[in-house]
Amino acid sequence: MEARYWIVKCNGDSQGDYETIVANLEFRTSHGGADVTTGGIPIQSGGANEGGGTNEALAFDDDANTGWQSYTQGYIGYDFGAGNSKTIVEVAIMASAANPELAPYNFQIRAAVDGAADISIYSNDWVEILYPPNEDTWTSGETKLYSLAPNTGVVVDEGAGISSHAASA
Ligand SMILES: [Ca+2]
Repeated sequence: MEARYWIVKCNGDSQGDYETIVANLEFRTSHGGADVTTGGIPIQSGGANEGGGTNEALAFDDDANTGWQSYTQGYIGYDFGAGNSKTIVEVAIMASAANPELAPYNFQIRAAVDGAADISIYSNDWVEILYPPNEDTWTSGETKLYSLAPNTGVVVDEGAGISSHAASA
């Protein structure tokens, strides 16, 4: 799916609460290829409980010692900009060096098209790309890769609840 906005929506960590740290996040248009997060802006779900509300760039600085941190259900992602949509086929998520136990445990990779009216966290404009099984084992600074291809772009209906944990890839 070609989309302007790509996010990792974090629904909790392995400690049983929402606190989550993503040290680094990469979006790739080929498997094993380069990170294509240039020319746009990092985005996060925002909200009063987010870790300062301004730390989204820390997930894109290639430093395992810094990261986006959220204390509630939230997302970290990238807005590639108007007219610059990408077909992402691989996502790399890096756990924090100091707190790998706070890496994403239950999370979803989602996308929204250029022109999406609403990119707030519970918007129905998000398309579910991948909902992997819970990721309960992360080591310090570990990077895990998630393949999105082929993806089926199952449409999200958050209002009715999340109906499937099945990976679409
Ligand atoms: Ca970082």
